[in-house]
Amino acid sequence: MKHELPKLEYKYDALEPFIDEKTMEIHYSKHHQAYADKFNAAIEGDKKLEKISAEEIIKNIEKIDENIRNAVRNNGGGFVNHSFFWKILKKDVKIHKEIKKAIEERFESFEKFKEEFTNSAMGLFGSGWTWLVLDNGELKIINTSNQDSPLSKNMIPLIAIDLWEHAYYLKYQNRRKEYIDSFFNVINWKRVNEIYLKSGVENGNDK
Ligand code: MN3
Repeated sequence: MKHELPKLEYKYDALEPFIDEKTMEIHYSKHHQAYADKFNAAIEGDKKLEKISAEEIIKNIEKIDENIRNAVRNNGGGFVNHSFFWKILKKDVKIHKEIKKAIEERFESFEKFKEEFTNSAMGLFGSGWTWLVLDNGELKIINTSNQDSPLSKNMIPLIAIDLWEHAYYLKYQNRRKEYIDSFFNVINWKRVNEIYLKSGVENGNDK
């Protein structure tokens, strides 16, 4: 199976002014495409890997042949992480009930959650991502380096912010904090809530 970019569910300018059109265009059509191309090249000819989904491959990264493991980790990770990222972005979506309650229970308040998420994202050194994940049914904020994915640690991603400079430099330059603040205006809480409800059941946490 050749892995192809998921179709964007919105136009490049849909997240303006928080994420600008040019960044979206380059990020999706160039960066994400490059991860997909290199991922496909890395697994080409491997009859077993060619049959399974990119997510399954990244979940089992430690079982991948050493010769291609790094290429798959970086490019397959980049492919999967960006596919997830686009899905959880949308403007003007209010936070939904179940995920709101879970966040408030875990972090005391939404404001505290936002602060902790922002601190984590500000503290990431180099390139990588900050995530809200479910880890054995528990909400956690984690950072990953480069294109490492929480899937490889058996965690379920709920929210992700891309902190590679290509994700924000055109508009925000070195002002990462502004980019993170803006990100909170484009979280697709409807989608996040759906993933949370579905994952909660899978994770044995169906309250
Ligand atoms: Mn990126």
